[in-house]
Amino acid sequence: MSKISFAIFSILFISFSLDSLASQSKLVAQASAIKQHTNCTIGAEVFEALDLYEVTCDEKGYNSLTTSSFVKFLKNAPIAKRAIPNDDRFDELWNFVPSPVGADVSAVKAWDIARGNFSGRETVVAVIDGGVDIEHEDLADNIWNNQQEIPGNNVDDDNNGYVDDINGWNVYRNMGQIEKDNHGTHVAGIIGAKGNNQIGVTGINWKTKIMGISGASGDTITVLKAYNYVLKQKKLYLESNGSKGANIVATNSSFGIDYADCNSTEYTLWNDVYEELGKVGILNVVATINNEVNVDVEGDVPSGCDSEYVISVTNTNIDNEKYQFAGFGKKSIDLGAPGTDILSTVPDDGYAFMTGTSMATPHVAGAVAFLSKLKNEKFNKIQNDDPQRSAKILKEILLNTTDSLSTLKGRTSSGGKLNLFKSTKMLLNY
Ligand SMILES: [Ca+2]
Ligand SMILES: [Ca+2]
Ligand SMILES: [Ca+2]
Repeated sequence: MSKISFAIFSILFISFSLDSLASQSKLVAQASAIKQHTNCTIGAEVFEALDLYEVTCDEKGYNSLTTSSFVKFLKNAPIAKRAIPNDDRFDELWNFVPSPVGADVSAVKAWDIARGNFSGRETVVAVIDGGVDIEHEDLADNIWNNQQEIPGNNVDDDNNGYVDDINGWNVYRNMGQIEKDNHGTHVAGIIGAKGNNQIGVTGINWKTKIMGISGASGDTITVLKAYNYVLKQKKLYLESNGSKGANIVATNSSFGIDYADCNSTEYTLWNDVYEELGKVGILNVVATINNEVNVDVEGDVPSGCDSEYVISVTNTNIDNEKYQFAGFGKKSIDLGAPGTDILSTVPDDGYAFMTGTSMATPHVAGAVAFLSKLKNEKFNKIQNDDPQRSAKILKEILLNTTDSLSTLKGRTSSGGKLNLFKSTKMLLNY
């Protein structure tokens, strides 16, 4: 079977099984779209009002389709709309579009089974970076907003110690207004660019809340101040039963100090901070070094930090292999995620491709938020009663559901790459 034919089968199959139309061994699609875009043969009628027919394709039938035209074709077919978001540039997101070699994170299948299975709780990811363009057309709706704070009045209305902290905090300038940073805006889009709004891209979450913190640094004091804001907002949320603060479930830290030792006196505080964040149910997803080195030996902060509330991520590519210039380490690095040529948001309504462990990490931080939103009575009770335990469970699920990759085996603690579908399934069945 050609590569493109594999993709057609896998996507239509998902949509089909969702609708429980008939035996799963057959392909069902909208006949008009099939006629227009492929040479496949239309068979027996399945549901006329929706133009659904059984379809038989041989290789000749659709191998003229490029991946991009194939995705466009699926977008226009009502039955496929369920699985594929309508964002303008979705077909360029190899990290999400079902891949013939399994390079994507199985997001489409996860979005499918998560439908109707969300608990309704708001989850927040704190993006500790240079800053985020909070006005970007594809991010604005998914930016966290401090409801208790009146903007621009130079008063700390919610009395949390931060004046005018509307969307997060700017540690560099000790103010509420966050920097419009290129790198941080790209990271934010991977976590939660608005999905299915017909514009731009989509994040691993179609809908989420992103808190922007300008505080990425190699300087321990700056970094501690950034995490301090996160911890205080989460504590406030827990103490006020959700009426104040923010339900932060993950921090994303796509920065650090190459070749540094987290156990040396200079950096042990980082690990202590992660332990404190874990106590209130926050997982800290961090990027490892952008170089082909063993972090267990060479060191990296924070990806080499021991705290069990740290998830360290390395970079995989469209061939479903570890990107060459990305760190590894059986003890220190937990899993891989796509980080090579990733399209996401950049300031002033822009979009750009970037490469690095910085792009891999937000897939995993976004996955933590995605899983945290799912409806499962048993798990939701743990989230309420014991957030620390729920964080441990989430990490365990993420690391136990990876796709095993030969380039990550023995070089990461899980031996594999993020699979959002498998982790979603495991959480729903927890
Ligand atoms: Ca405040
Ligand atoms: Ca204010
Ligand atoms: Ca979008």
